[in-house]
Amino acid sequence: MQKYPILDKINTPEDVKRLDAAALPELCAEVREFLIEHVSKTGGHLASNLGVVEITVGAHRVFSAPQDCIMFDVGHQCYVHKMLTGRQERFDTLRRFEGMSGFLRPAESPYDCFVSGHASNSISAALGMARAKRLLQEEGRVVCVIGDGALTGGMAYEALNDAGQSGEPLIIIFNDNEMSIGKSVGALADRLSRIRLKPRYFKLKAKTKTLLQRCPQGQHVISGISAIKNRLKSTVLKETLFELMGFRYLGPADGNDIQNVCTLLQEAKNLNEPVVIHLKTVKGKGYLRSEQNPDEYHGVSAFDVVAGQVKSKDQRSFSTVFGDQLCAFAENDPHLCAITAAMADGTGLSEFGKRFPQRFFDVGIAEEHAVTMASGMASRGARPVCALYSTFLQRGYDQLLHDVAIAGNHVVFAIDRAGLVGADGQTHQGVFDVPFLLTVPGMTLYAPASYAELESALQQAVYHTAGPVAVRYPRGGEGRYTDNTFDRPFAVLRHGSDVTLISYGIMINQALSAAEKLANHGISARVIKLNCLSNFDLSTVLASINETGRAVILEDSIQAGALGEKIAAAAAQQGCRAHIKLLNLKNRFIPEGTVDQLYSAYEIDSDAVVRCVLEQKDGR
Ligand SMILES: Cc1ncc(C[n+]2csc(CCOP(=O)(O)OP(=O)(O)O)c2C)c(N)n1
Repeated sequence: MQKYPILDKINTPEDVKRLDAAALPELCAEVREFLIEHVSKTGGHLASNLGVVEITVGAHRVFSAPQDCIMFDVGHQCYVHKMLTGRQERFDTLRRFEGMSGFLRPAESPYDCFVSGHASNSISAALGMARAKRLLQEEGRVVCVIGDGALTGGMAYEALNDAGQSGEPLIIIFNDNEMSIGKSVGALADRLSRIRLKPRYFKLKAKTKTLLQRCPQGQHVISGISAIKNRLKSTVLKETLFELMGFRYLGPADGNDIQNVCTLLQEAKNLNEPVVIHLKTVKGKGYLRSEQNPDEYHGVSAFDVVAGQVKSKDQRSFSTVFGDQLCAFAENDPHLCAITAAMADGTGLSEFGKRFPQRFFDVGIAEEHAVTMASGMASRGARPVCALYSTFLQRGYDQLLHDVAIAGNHVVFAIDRAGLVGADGQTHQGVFDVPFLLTVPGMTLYAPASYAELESALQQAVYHTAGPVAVRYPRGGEGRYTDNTFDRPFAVLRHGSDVTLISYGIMINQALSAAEKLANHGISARVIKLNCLSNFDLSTVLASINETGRAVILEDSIQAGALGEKIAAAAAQQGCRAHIKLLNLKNRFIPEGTVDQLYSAYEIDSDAVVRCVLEQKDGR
């Protein structure tokens, strides 16, 4: 017997259109089974995808991709879209090295109309596509799916403000499951829950429908009722935010009912104006464990479907060490505050939030706001620690420059997931922070390599550094290096006379392994570990490079503006004649894979260092 009798026959969205409407619920059930079967093997964003099955099937039934563009905000919920657009066979490679991306990636398929990964960009992108289509007289509509979590991001409001008055026939599907990764936060989430709970509106709606059905011409009236319904709704609910911004608003309605979804999408398609369809869905639907714990099943590693996900609670990581240290500070320091942008759990701050709720601020997916808000706090004497993933801090670069650095406010940035992060791929690798932070005047940047060093770095940053300061540390746990040399800006970890290996943070483990391997080749390598990457006197490091005559600078960063270039420039300026090689990620985007696979493929692992030194020795 075929496991997925309907889904197996779906190779393109045209196949979804050809199905009998009565077969759609069964297709949705098969899609859910397929998701659970595959994501439990590869890991990935399970709960979000289980929630959008009907929305995605409906979108591909009513619209005609790729001529119609279907955009997913964040894109972590695009797996169903990938299944319906000819990529079912690639699911075994989901988020793997040289495999299928877990986000929309235009290079992967013509059905992926725009890059996704970072939240809240979908409405802007969709509006841009709609405008371009009109200008170029190209056929096709633009639809975007955005969750209530992504709708906490400021860019979404900038786009709504523009799109609402644009007149473009853009369709926004608002996927409202009341969840970001954790519970959605903020005034909008609060307001929406009141809309959902407004019993007077729903009672009135039901009564009107029953009354009309009893009238002889009632059915006609019901078909044309949309306008009246919207007016009725507005009177009772006041106008929704979307209506105030110029959108036609349809809903709220059950987004896990496929017929419902198709009807509303068709209605929106018939309208020639900006429309928001408000659909309520259940995150994690179809797998009880994820329905009950959607936050735990938002992003999962491989797991056993029957037993569920087993999370070892005590596993230490740089994030948990950070969270513990911050709680320890907060116990004795009433001015200390923690800020997260929708990543309380990921950054290790959940416990802080429970223990110090008055001093814990989850601002939603709003990194720009987080940075400036932290600076506002610092300007009035509070001690804010703003914990963001490296890749998401990219959003706050101008806020860092303009709102923090010019005034020299003492904001501490805890930069989690710095360096390569693995399976999330090119949109999430934390490989730009060193270059962009080093461009900020007055910024101090620390790079601890062990748990003990992270604690010392935080102590240094929170209590002994003025102005803006960042501490960068990687995803996961420490490596072979577990010492603490944080009482100095840099430390010589190993003495040697033939070559100097310079690195920082987690990459120091690769440098130390390389030094051992080089010893087997008869090469004596000195290893220098940098603790502070900014504002320090490079002359001692340059003197060491001069002594050995050769150096390799190893970084998990793109090259432009990173430390290697800085040291090489300083060496040139000071007339240092040593031969310096830079080993880093060059200037390119790094796709998904395990971190070790990527170190090796992009040549920043210990073997690459050895090869580099041997080539240097041969004069290459
Ligand atoms: C700029 C940015 N910050 C943080 C994240 C991390 N992140 C990924 S998904 C997500 C929650 C999204 O919630 P929602 O849009 O409601 O989608 P759901 O998973 O609930 O369907 C967050 C915070 C991100 N992708 N981009």
